[in-house]
Amino acid sequence: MQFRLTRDGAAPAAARRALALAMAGALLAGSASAQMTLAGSTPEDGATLDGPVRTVRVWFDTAAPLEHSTLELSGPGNRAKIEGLHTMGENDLMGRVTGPMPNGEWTMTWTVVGADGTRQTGTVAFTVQTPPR
Ligand SMILES: [Cu+2]
Repeated sequence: MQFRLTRDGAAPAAARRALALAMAGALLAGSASAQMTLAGSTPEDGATLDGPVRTVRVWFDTAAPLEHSTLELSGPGNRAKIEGLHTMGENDLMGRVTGPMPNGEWTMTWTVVGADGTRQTGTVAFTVQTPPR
């Protein structure tokens, strides 16, 4: 009984401390996500490929929250789509590419939304140059 009273009495202060810590954590996470930078991509920015890609992937300096994040392709004909967006648990976003990717200049656009709602976007440009057969 005494233990219970002590716990109950201590709970609010502990809860307040936990909440303060959680809020500080959220602020830290927020500032981290606000500075999230692209660490790499497949295809690489500026690459020239000898054929279409089947998967695409982007890496960041911190974990990329999947929620509200997008990865999109635009290029000749605009029929290639990125499906099944997921993460491999390496601060990355990955997706499968479906549809034709004719020769030409392609742009992959990534968007990530951090825990604090900060939206960041960027592009990776590459060229598809399937040799004639
Ligand atoms: Cu994957």
